[in-house]
Amino acid sequence: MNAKDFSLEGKVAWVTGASYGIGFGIATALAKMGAKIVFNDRDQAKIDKGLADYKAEGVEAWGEICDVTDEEQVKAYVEKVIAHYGNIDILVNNAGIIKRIPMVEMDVKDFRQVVDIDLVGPFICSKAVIPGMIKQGHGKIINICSMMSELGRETVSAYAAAKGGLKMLTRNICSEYGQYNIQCNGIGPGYIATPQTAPLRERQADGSRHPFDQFIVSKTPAGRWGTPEDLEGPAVFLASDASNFVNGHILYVDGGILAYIGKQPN
Ligand code: NAP
Ligand code: GCO
Repeated sequence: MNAKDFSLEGKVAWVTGASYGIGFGIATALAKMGAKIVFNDRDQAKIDKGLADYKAEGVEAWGEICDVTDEEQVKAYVEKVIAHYGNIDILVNNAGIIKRIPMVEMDVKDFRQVVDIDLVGPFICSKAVIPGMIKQGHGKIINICSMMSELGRETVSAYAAAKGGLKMLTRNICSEYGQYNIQCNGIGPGYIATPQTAPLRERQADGSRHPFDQFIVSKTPAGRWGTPEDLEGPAVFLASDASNFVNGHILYVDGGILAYIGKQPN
């Protein structure tokens, strides 16, 4: 093995929902290793801001509107990328939402929307890129799973169901397409400071830290929230030739929280 095994020179990477947050961090990391970046979002204003932010990071990215739950939009997006760049070597299924509602109070349309974006979206996007990966003889798919691929908690039933399903979709893509030199793995971030978790970190009226913020920090051996930067190295590894014999694996990047039962209360 040598450093070039981690190079992404000449590769085209599609990171879904990457105008900001974890997707933006991962896309920037892949670009630093030489990949050309394409991304999508549902909102032109966010794409425009994302393009400006990528440029500020020295990343030349291409972005267009595409809702990952709309198979026709995804097919058209992939056709445009392939027409423009010739192929898609790496797909990072990052786009995702969460709705924190007690299950029995959750409207079925809310449950369906979370599953549609977090699980059906990665199915649609993977289905769209795999034929091209088979044709070119290689491909990398990285599904952004979650601790909730393994654990539940109050109010996140739809999200946990979707992310648990995404773990098994990862393993099934590995099983069905590993023979074509396609590696499909997951990254399971712990608690990461992004807009998605901002409500869990909000300062209280008296200026104290959110109880959930304090809970997570106490449950994480690293003693802190993660940042999108913490996911960059793992993403480069799973996107590169250095991981060609890693398949169907969920790499948890969580500061150790999944391994830790927690400190005895005083
Ligand atoms: P975020 O800040 O809310 O960003 C989510 C991104 O997905 C946004 O760009 C959003 O675009 C996009 N998106 C949502 N629905 C979409 C759709 N239908 N089509 C296209 N794009 C769509 O979330 P994040 O914290 O970066 O999370 C990114 C991924 O990591 C998600 O899959 C999340 O479940 C997962 N994750 C997050 C954490 C964490 O602690 N933050 C931990 C584990 C896993 P819009 O602006 O248009 O909504
Ligand atoms: C929540 C959080 C988590 C994180 C992440 C943890 O409400 O519990 O949003 O779900 O987003 O998925 O891995």
